[in-house]
Amino acid sequence: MTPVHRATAALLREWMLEAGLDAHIDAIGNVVGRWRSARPGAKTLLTGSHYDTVIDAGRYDGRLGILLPIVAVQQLRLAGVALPFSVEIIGFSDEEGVRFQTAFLGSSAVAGSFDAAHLDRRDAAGISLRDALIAANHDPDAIPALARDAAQLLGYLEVHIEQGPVLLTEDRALGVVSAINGCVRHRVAISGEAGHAGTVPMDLRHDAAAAAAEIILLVEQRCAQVPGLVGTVGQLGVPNGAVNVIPGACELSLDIRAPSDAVRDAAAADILAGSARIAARRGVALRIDPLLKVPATPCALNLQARIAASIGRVTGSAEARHLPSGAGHDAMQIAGLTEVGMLFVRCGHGGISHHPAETLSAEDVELATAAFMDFLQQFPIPDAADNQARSDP
Ligand code: HGY
Ligand code: MN
Ligand code: MN
Repeated sequence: MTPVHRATAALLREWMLEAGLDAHIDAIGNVVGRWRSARPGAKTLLTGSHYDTVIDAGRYDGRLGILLPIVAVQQLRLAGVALPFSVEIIGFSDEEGVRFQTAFLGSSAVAGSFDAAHLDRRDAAGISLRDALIAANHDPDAIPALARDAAQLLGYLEVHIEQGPVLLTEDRALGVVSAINGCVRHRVAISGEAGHAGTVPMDLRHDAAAAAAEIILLVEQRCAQVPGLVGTVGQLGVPNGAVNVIPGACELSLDIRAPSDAVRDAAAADILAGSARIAARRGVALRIDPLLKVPATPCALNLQARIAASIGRVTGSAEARHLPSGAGHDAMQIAGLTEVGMLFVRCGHGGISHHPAETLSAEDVELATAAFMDFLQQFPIPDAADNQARSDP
């Protein structure tokens, strides 16, 4: 809802209109473009991704999954293709959760799982999500009505950069996502005792930042124990810190993920228990606020098969690569509404992401666009006589 965010939404809507879509911006800031089918009673295939970013981000995380479908639909329309189902492209307004520490705001509204309590979350300047939406001429009370009717949907396909090195290492342009790792996030506030840096002896200190340092090393040590388990402290701060004052307070974020929820939750429990022991030994207090809990999300097998078949047809590769996603995606929310599938596109620069060095090649995007168009044209229609005309995956 910053001016840049709103300008981006307006531009995406313009591009959707240019591509021949009906386009509007909804009550949570999602940009929604529809290519309606002429077929009576046609259902809808959803696609899209997010247009918000992390701070100092790359250029493709999220936006590729909005722009590519817009171009694909434009090309199909120009080629005179008429699909027996509608296509809805959604630019989700907030997947990263940077401003209000609440990931998936846009996709949870579409999925009908938006938590109204998030409207009271405040940003670093103390502005609530509710006030930010109202200031942008949105009506927060209209958010529940954004939930889609699952009975009208055929599924969801998200195109996204891999944000990792697997496709690059194996020299593959495209891949099929098998599952998306689950994630838990917490904010940890440590209260110790501020004091004069020059006069308090070391054995009498209750240094909040030193306690945080031990917790960070605990996260690293515990999460290194299990392949596929990852733990990150991405935010760390001493409020109003000064060079000559012992930190009386320190805040850190916890982000713990794994392919299995049980592995993730066991690690989270060990880390929280270990943090409590560190705090007790150091005479500091902890306040732990849960921020997010998203289960590991398997991608629908039939959509995986269809994506793999499209990759095979456009790249000529005999066997598509199926791989898990360590990164979270809007598909995790949409999975509560309808079947989801994801098409991954190779990243360059070692697969780096959430960083300005994020990159991909035009050739790979060309292949991804062709695969996306093939997927749409080969997609079967439930209970329709003309399915015979469509090849199996
Ligand atoms: O955090 C993630 O995995 C995603 O980029 N939101
Ligand atoms: Mn991201
Ligand atoms: Mn993303």
